[in-house]
Amino acid sequence: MSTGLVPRPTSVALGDGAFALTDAVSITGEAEAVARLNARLHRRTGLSLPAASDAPIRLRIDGEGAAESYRLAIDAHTVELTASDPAGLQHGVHTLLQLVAPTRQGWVWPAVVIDDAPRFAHRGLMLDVARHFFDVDVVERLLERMAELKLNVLHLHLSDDQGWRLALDSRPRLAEAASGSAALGDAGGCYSRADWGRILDAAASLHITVIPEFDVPGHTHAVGLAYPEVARPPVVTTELEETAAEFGGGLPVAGQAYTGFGVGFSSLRIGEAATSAFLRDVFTELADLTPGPYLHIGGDEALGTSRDDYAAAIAEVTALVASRQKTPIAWHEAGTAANLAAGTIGQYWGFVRPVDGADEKARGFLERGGRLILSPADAVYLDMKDSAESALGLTWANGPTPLHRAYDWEPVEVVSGIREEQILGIEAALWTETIRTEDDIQQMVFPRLAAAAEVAWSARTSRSWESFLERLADLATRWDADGLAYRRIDDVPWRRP
Ligand code: TNX
Repeated sequence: MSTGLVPRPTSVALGDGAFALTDAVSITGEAEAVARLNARLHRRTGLSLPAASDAPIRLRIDGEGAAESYRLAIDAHTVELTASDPAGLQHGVHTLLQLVAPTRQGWVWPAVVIDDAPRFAHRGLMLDVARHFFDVDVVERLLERMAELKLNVLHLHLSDDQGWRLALDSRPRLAEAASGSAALGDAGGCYSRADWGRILDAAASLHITVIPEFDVPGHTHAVGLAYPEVARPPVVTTELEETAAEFGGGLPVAGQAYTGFGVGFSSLRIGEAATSAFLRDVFTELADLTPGPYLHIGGDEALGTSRDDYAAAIAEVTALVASRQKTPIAWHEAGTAANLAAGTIGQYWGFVRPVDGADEKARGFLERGGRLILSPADAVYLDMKDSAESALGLTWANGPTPLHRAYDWEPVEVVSGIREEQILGIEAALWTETIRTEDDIQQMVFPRLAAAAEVAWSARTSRSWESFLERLADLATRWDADGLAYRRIDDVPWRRP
């Protein structure tokens, strides 16, 4: 019997027989986990398990073992889930939900003993809500899917040339004047304080950390619509003209909304008092609005910023973030900045086999006591087409990224010389230049996010492509039941036509 678990647990030992689920079977244990299991189980099976203190299904935290770990022991008479902490208990609940199977006698859990813990502490997805804006409901539904795959970080890219997406009291004109536009001329949008609170609450209830990003000093054209005194005029290069010729959207004009796909043309005016005040306001307020330990400051593709200004900006903003008791994260280019704050986390977005010194830049973080989040673009940039025929997506990261490429890479082999413990974790990324709807998100994210989740969670030795495809096919039967618009690509032995 296939246990159909994605990501694959550390160890799975199948026993004999199964535990039969009926409405008469009771449950006990941690209230949050019991409620989650009951709600999801009900949706799937129609069953509701009553509470009873001597119940055969027991969910508890014993404080033992690695962070986020759990042990699940099922036989014909009992279901015992024991976890080190609340996050581990939730992971165990999701394992239970993936395990439940229909038989002729009704719903059962197979007899099994599972020991499980994550390989990496940080297992995330980045969603770009700047190129296209997605409202809170879409984000909440995505968070649910992430939790099922045992992901625990949602990184929101909240600002870019096309729009600013978080309302700030300190800088009200960002919401008023910089948020109305989006790529392809679509409508923009902006999260209010209340919206932001809903996202944080939904994430917290799923043990997911939200990492907000304001991208500076480049990717800041929209800021100029609200506070023109802090923005430089766009730098138009031949590359930008080529992008405009290929994808449309025209060339950027200072003070006008930008709807194209170009990058690297905008910059804040670094070293000026007005800009420092702006940076202080937005990152201070962001720190106050963020319960988690990290703030992402961007730092990528700042081609419109001089080298000196770039280094100064990275030093200024990472110091600012650190002074608010948050750990800064920056895209890997910032590893070159001389006065990068110690301990800054780098996010590597080069290729699985680095080119153009991307790995060298990433090593700059390690030299200053930081660690890396790995987002190799030709493996886990989910905005890359999954096949040449895909209408959605881009191809700059070594052409299309089929499922196999999202799965078949090894984190310690990307940046040579790195030690396992210097890798904070893995993040898949969905940039949204071409992604306009929730349906588009689902098609690009699934099933490739399941591959990224397994790379992030499962031990190197327990991963196998053939096994993954089988388990993914099982998982997808649950996606079918929920109406998820995942891509039914050819490689996978999907369970129904
Ligand atoms: C590169 S990766 C970017 C984004 C684009 C993306 C499109 C990175 C740090 N920057 O600005 O949206 O490519 O794939």
